[in-house]
Order: sequence, then structure tokens, then C-alpha cells
Amino acid sequence: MKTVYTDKHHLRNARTELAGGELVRPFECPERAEIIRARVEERQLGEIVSPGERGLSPVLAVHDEGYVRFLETAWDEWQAEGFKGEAMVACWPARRMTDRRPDHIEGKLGYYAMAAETAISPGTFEAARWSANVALAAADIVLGGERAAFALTRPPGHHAARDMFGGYCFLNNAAIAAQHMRLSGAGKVAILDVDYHHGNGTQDIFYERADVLFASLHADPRVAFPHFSGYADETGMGDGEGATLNRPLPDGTDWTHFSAALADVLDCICKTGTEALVVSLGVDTFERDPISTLKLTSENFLRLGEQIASAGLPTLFVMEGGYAVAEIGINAVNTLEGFEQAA
Ligand code: Q9C
Ligand code: ZN
Repeated sequence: MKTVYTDKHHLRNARTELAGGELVRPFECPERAEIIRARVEERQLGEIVSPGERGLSPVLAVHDEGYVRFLETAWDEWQAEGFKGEAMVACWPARRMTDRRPDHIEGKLGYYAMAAETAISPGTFEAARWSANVALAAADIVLGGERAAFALTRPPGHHAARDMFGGYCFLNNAAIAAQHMRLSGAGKVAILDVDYHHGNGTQDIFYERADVLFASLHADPRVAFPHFSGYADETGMGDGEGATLNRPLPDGTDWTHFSAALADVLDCICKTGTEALVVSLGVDTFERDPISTLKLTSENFLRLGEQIASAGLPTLFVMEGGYAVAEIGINAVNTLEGFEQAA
């Protein structure tokens, strides 16, 4: 399986994340991508290729233009105010407040943020754009007829909605790739999100569409981020009614129960005439992940890949979360090797 990677991800190197009331070094750090790349090499998974520049049009096929322009200029606007720290949100349009977009950068951050932990730092937008370019290049490998490809995306994307950033995400790489596959001729695409956290952004983007199915296994929003989406009764709207599948899982869920929920959603995916599969591959379901509570072992990720392969679909893997940095390479590449051995 080919991997698409670029060192442009280093442009995303924030100093601060708001965690437990403190500013800490972000869990979503550059070493994550480097350790995965090293493991891809060590295991000789396949060729590692660089993405090309695709411009903003595939991004704007999924995201709001005002939002993308905001991401592009946010750091400069923040800096122009003379603030010392990184660009962080402190005020939102909460219930019964106005929906209008303010002019001041503090107000714009509130308008476009879905969470406060994620700071915008210099280079963030460029890194996010290249992460989307990675997903698009890997999508083209699958569209070109290969059974699978791995987009080593960083920063991740699945919390980014049409017009919202947060949860370490800015542009929704999986959604951008899925939309690109649709526009390149794939009839029906399914996005399977196995990250620990609910992919609220991906769900939002396709919520009213029947042509891109979204299925997610994740920790129960009653007790886990993003807290305000991912309940089982969120099933889509309008044309998209029934094309969103959420399977919230209790704290401590291990492979036996995770695998049963996965079998259930894969069954739905296969029954709906899906032509291509995009996997939002988060490995923060790992038992020793520092911010998560599911209990998958490194060996279980081999089984995860194998089970995904059983759907028999052209498959694009897009990297999302995973914060046990020492084991992230093993866990991510185990999934891909499990897939290859079964495919
Ligand atoms: N107590 C991804 O995995 N904060 N994003 C969680 C934990 C945000 C995770 C707080 C976690 C975002 C792509
Ligand atoms: Zn996650």
C-alpha cells in the first residue's frame, strides 16, 4: 500500500493546548506523523510519495469560503492585536445570542470555533492545506485503481465542520477526499470513522446527503469530547435521513464489543451500494492513549484492518487521532498491515 506524506505538517507546531485548565504542549504534535512514517518504512508497507499542490477548489467544495479566509488570516489578525499567546477562543455565540459574524479577531474566533483547546499558530493554515493535499493525492491513488492507499494526514480533520475548527482539526481531510471521489465518478462513498472521538465535522458536512454515508464508532458523548454530537439518534436529515450511523460505546470498551459494532456498521455500508470507502483512522482507541478510555490493544489493530478489508471495497485510509506517541506507528501501521494481509 502506498503512503502519501509531506514534511509540510511541521508547519503545524503549536506551543499551547488548553487542557484541564492549563496551557500544555499539544497532544497533537509533529512527532506523531514522523513516528508513523518511520514505522511505514521499517515495515516496508510500500512506497512513500509526496502530494502535489491542488489549490483551494477541492477545499471549497466542502468548506465555507468565509471560514477558509478566516483560517488564512487569523494568525496575522491576532498578531496585529499585539497578543502574546497563540490565537485561542474565549467567547462563543451560546444559546439565544446573535448569529452575526463580528469583525474583531476575538469575535471571529468565537464564531468559527467548536472548542477552545485548539490554538491557531503561525503556519497552521498552510499545514492544514497540505494535509488536505495529502488526502487528495491518496484519493487519486485509489481512484486510479489501487485497492487501498494511506494518507498520512496531519493535522487531523474529522472535527472540522463546514465552517468550524477545533479538536485539533481545521480542514476536514476525509470529507475533502470523499467529495473529490464523488466528483471523480465514485457513485456512492462511505466514510467509516473509527477514531475514539465522534467525527462531528464529517457528520455535519454530509448530514443532509444520501450519496456519502457517514458511520462512526466512538466514545459516548455523555462522557467524551466533542460532548454535543455523536448520539445514536443522530441519523441524518432530509435526503440524508438514514445515511448517518452513530454507535457510541461505553468507557472501557474492548475489542470484542468494538468489533461487534464495527461488523454492524460494515454490514450497513455494504448493503447500501457503496463503491468506495474512506476510513477516518484514529488510533486513540488504544488502551494506553493519554486522553481516551477505550481498550484496544496493538494486536487488535491488526484485526481492525482485517475486518475493514472484509468489506471488499477500494479503501482510502486517512489519519486522524492517536496520542500514545510511542505506539502510534505500531498501531496505525498494524491496521494497514492487517488490511493488506486480508485484502
Ligand atoms: N479530556 C482528535 O482525535 N480535547 N481530536 C479532549 C479530553 C480534545 C481530539 C479533552 C480532543 C480532540 C482528532
Ligand atoms: Zn480522536
